[in-house]
Amino acid sequence: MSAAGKVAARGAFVLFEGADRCGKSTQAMRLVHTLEARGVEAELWRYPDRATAMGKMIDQYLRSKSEMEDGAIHLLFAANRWEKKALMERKLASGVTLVCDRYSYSGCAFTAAKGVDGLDLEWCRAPEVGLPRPDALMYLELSLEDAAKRGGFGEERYETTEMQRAVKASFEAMREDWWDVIDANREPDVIQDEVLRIALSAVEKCRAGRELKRLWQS
Ligand code: DGP
Repeated sequence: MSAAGKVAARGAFVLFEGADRCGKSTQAMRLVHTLEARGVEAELWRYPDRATAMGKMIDQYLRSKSEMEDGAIHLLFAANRWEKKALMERKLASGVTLVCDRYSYSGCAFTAAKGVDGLDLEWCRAPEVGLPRPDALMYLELSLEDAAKRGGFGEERYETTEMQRAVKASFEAMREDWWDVIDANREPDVIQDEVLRIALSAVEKCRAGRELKRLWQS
């Protein structure tokens, strides 16, 4: 905030969430290109970030090359977001719009979906509290049948229909009224138009000066 009490212009934090194979990565990538073509400085981010030391442990776990307690892997996913928090804030403050493929909501949805005693949504949220809250959250909704038909389903640990059903139920339980729910059963170009409209609205608001909120803090 400036001395005059006005919130400074910044980049927008635009997030895509959803179960596996719902088209998030494609839409996130397309959005970055479209924003850049319109002169909006934008970067594609994704979680987990498998490039860091913690990310490499997560990658091993997801590819079933290692095992870990459910609580421990949950905290590692969260730590993988915390280790990039300062960079994320710097980028946003410098005017860069961050288009992010998954974040804390996936973190909670996937762990809660395991149904492990004690690891309910409330427990899952705790290590995420205080991270930057997205300015727009697009939740891509796709039927389980269509998701299973898409390429690559079944390669990683969580890619079973049973797990994905539970993940969708967790997302439903977490859904807040400011989310944009996108019907992902449509043609990618149609989805892209809707996504761009939502993202540009967030970019405009943040340019005009919008405070960066924190996750699950009122
Ligand atoms: P992706 O790289 O987007 O395909 O994600 C890899 C898998 O990890 C996918 O099945 C979703 C899951 N995942 C992503 N973030 C988290 C998280 O924070 N916690 C847990 N438990 N799973 C996650």
